[in-house]
Amino acid sequence: MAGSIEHRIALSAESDHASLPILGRAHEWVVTVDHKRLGLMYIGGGLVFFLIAGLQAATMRLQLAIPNAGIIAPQVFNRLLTVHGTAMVFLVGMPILTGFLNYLVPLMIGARDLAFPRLNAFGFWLWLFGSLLLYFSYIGGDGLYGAGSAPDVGWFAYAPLTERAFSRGNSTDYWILSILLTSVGSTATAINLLTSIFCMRCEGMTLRKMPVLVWLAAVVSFLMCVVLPPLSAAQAMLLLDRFLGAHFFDTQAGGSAILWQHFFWIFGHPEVYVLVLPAFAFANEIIPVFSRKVIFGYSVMVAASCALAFISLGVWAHHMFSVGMAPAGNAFFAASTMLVSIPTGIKIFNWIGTMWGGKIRFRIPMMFSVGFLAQFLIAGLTGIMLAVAPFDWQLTDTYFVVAHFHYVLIGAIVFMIFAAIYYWFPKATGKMLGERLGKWHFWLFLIGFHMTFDTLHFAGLRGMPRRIYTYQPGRGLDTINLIASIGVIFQAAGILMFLINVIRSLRSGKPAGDDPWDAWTLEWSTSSPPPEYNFAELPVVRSRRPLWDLKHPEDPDWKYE
Ligand code: HEM
Ligand SMILES: [Cu+2]
Repeated sequence: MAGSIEHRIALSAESDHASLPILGRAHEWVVTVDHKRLGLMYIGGGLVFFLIAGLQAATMRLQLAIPNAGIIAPQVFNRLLTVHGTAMVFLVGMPILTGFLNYLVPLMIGARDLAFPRLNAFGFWLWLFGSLLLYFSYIGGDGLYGAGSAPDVGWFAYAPLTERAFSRGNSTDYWILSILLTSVGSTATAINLLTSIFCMRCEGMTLRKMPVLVWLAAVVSFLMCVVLPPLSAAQAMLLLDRFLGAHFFDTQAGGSAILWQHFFWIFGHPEVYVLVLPAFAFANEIIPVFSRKVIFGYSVMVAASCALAFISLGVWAHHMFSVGMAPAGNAFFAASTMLVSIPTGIKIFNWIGTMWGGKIRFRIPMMFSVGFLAQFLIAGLTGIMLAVAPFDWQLTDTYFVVAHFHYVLIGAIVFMIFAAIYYWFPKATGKMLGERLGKWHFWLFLIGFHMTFDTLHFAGLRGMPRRIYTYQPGRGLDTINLIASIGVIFQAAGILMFLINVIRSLRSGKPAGDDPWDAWTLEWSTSSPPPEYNFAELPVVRSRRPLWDLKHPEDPDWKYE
């Protein structure tokens, strides 16, 4: 294997950058088209919004800690829950995950950048300003009769609540514009990733030799290209309704409220996979390295991911069982949803198969990954329960659903985001994150997560509706809600440990070296942090684990593949 590990000479003069005055350095970040910097800006920006939207969630939990609490007004609660939900999906999940793919994909395919670096910068800035619009609504969204400020229509903004007659002022318009802009940015990123993966792989990297992460990046990008346009179309139609007298969703003028739901959920359900597939992608890289084994069932894993993406396009109306579809419709969407469990089950078996008999190292990325495995399994099981239409009729719009989707969003996705941060932080910064603080972070967050969201399943089973700002005492909900709210303190303490860890490590972290985990994919062959052009000489690979081949010339992988 030529290239890679012996060739780490930076092509750019990194030391020059460090000596620039602070404004000059800021300017460099603003005009950058480097996929690594843009990736880091996505991740950094996403983490800032994670803190803000997390504080909004904590405020809601404070209000719900005891019955009849009067800490925040009902209108304020509605705004908090709308902005929290919208932000967590579009301002936190999407940017952090695409930020990682931005950073990692070129390095993993042995390329110097993505195919369209300037399109990449364009996507990032669209995303950032779209995001700022959502929060600017708190200042600029003022409406009639005090009905303004931030949007209060919920993250799925059902019609006809969003029509002019019911949603006065401009708050809903901020919500629409914010989603339009961030989705256009994401589509640009998806096209960029797809092109890069298909056209810019280094010599020797056939499709079958790509790291699984890169495969999943391709699948996710495909999915984004397919499902974001219906969302944008729906937003455009809503704007027409609100400003130009159209009646797409205006039920009083013959429009259809259900139409909005179809448009929204044909995006909304696959969106779950847009978020969870990158989390799977991280697990596919981290679990093998910390089990010291190759991934079990590479081809099956890739096939299952493709199957998952396709099936996810045909299940959207399981969010609509209660609108009164024909029985055949209910049956179809119940059945297609159950089908999801087959590829998902295959994946879980394969991850366990990878760990089976391996020499497992329980470092922080692996701890988060194991947490992810268990929690994702539970989230999948409650999902299957909700796929049974009559069960869903009973529990839709209750806290059971809130608990189910937070199990996916936090238990699987946020856990894997943390795993990925601990795993790739040394590559991006050249410094290790502390192991001890990492353990505190993991355990506090894990305990807090389970206190909050395990309990809320039972609140739902006991009939607590979602999107309410308070509840009556003596209905079996008091203790559950108190425990759920105390859990948030643990989660917040965990996040605090994480922040301290990051700051400490940036100041005085242990130097990481190029390859701290003894890993096998190309990003670990270049320096930490990588030079501006990634590789002084483009690598040539012969197997899925080029660094294994390099370190073990006596028994290289390419002999077996
Ligand atoms: C950090 C701990 C978190 C807590 C304590 C929390 C709490 C809450 C609460 C209280 C609600 C309102 C439920 C209702 O009234 O129906 C909510 C809704 C929601 N949350 Fe979270 N959340 C957290 C993290 C997240 C994360 C990480 C995501 C996504 C990545 C997320 C996505 C959502 C969504 C999509 C909604 C629905 C909003 C709506 O009904 O319109 N949450 N959350
Ligand atoms: Cu769904």
